[in-house]
Amino acid sequence: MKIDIIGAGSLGLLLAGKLIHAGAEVRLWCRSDEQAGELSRQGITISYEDGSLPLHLAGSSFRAGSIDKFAETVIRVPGDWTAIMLKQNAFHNTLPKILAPLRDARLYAVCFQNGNGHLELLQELLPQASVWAAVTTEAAKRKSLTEIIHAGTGETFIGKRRNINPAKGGLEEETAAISLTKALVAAGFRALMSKEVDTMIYRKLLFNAVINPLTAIWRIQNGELTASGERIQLMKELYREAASVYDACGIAYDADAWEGILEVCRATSGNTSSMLADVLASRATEIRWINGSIVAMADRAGIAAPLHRWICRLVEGMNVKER
Ligand code: KPL
Repeated sequence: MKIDIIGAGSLGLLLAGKLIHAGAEVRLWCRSDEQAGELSRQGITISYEDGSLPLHLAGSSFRAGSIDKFAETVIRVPGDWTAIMLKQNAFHNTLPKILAPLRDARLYAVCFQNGNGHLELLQELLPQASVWAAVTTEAAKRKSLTEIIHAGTGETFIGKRRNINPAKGGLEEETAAISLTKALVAAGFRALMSKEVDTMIYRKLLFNAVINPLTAIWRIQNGELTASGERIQLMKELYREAASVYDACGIAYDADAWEGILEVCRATSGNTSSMLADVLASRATEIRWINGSIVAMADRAGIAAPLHRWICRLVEGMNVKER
């Protein structure tokens, strides 16, 4: 399988490294020339917290290039799949320009972002593309431009959202998605295709809307959220407000979603949430596409979501790059 990976953050490097190790042909598209150069020289190193031997992929075993060269390369030599691993902010800021020459291309693209809104944008930018969503609970931390720690193994579900190019479908798309899923499994991921990806996206959104902003504001790891009754109380209030927005919008969520959130905090207790990682690195966060997306749903349903609105403002106020 020939796979283009756009974005070489922690999850991008994890995906690239494991796929290369399993024999896939990977082209990794980076936002900085500095990172592309370092990856070509040093390769990718994946280490593990349990002391297992690190995995090293030499720079000669894949191609790393600047994201600006993605379109011209893909036009000349198409790949089978493009995995978009950029965080929401970079997704919205860089892809419209980068993908403009590919407007008529029939790419297969899979998006790994948290939150909402990016799949619709991608379909608008690439009307002929087959756009798929991936919901993953894999966790990785970046140590440098070329090294990551695989902090937690999870599951990755691949599926089509109901509102995204519904007119397409058919055997060809299904076959391509099966090949992608098989390539991920061969690379060591627990990957599955799912017809319930909409439900999973909203389930993850609920988790992220409670865990991410609070860990970012308090600068704590996921497990520390449940260390005090006061913190749990605030989490619960955020959860209840989001659940009432889901109710108003007719979005289904599990009856045990609250227990699910506490379970994620336990299962990922030593993790730095992606939003805290962004805040610590002074990067723009995904708040607009996580809690902001709950506020947008509330607005559309004509109900109030003051806590989520307020938490957006708090997180945005922590970092001038948000604006
Ligand atoms: O998805 C996550 C994130 O950090 O974005 C959670 C589930 C909170 C795990 O860290």
